[in-house]
Amino acid sequence: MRIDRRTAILSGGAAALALPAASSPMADLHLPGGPSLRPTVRDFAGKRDMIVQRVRPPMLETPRAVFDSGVFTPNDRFFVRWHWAGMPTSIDAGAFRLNIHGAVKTPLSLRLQEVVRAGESIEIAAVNQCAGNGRGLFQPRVIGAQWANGAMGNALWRGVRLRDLLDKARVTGAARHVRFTGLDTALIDGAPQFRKSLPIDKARDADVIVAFAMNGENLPLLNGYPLRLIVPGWFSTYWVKMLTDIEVLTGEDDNFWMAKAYRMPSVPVKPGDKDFPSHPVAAMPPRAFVTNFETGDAVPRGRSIELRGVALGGDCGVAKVELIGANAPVTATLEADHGSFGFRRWRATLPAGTSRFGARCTNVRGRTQPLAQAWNPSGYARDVVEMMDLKLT
Ligand SMILES: Nc1nc2c(c(=O)[nH]1)N[C@H]1C(S)=C(S)[C@@H](COP(=O)(O)O)O[C@H]1N2
Ligand SMILES: [Mo]
Repeated sequence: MRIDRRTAILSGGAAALALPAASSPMADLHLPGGPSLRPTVRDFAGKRDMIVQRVRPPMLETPRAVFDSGVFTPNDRFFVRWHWAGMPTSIDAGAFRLNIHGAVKTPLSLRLQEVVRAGESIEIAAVNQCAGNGRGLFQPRVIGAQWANGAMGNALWRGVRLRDLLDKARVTGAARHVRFTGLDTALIDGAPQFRKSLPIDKARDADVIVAFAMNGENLPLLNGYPLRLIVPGWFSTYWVKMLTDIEVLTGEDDNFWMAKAYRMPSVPVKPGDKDFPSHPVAAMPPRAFVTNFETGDAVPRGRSIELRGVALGGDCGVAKVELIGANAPVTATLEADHGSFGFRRWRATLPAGTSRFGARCTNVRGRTQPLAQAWNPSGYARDVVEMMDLKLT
């Protein structure tokens, strides 16, 4: 893989701010109680046919049908999420540096080519899923990006191990956490720069990579060109894009995005609860989705239905996918295994006359999707079996 040394620019400059045309079709996200319709956009700086959740900073959702087209999500259909609008719309690859500093013996400022050559080049299939994927489906509803289940995607990520870079910088024995920062900044005075940290042991995990390619191409700018962190099995809040700064910390990271945001209640909570103990959202739970039908689709009453879908085991592989709510539990056939952290495609036959059903994933550690969603005020880590209703005609 040769990284493109030319300057990467969001195609068409102003396209980054283009509003959906009035004529663009609307997508129904089936959010309970609405508002459920979103505009779609045909062209958006290297993307096509995406659901527009927000224009600036961009939040684009992948339509469900894309997950039916193959196990890997094409780069131009891959979801996009940025927290702050101060994201560069062009990057000069020649001038770019990745700095590694803090509790290290040899602080480094590496050129792109030096990063690419810093260790063995490895490729790993992994699902990038926003912690808020499916947030819009929570009941009671919660504030935040009202995603349906298209804030996820599966890609082949190529890069070098983070630990090879850390070794190059000679991390000291005092290291406890490693903090990652991208090139994006907040436009609002005093707003906290987006930064995320991993415990040092997780940072040294053989699967954690600094990626420079996605599905065999340079990372799209909106997905983090030229470098991004990949933490297979963990929610994508840690997958820092346009990664330019790695700081080795001797203690806990108390920055806003670790200490205040992206935290899960450590005890059961209900709406209105405050001051409950919490911990950072991290590993993903198992999930399964039907990809060739949407809820509300009409199907012939007297015939069985061939279903296709994708599943993820979360932070380990998929052991089983089954249909529940069908006349009898139906076990799905799993397709090719691309590794523990990617999508696993599946297919199953839904018995004739079934109108309400869901697909349930169990991972290789025996964790199974629940039938009721544990509620949390930020709408993180949705993992309930997604029930679907078909109209029998
Ligand atoms: N630099 C930077 N990296 C970031 C973010 C961000 O706002 N800035 N958002 C994170 C979150 S919350 C998500 S869901 C993913 C989205 O990745 P994608 O846009 O490639 O799909 O990027 C992560 N990495
Ligand atoms: Mo996210």
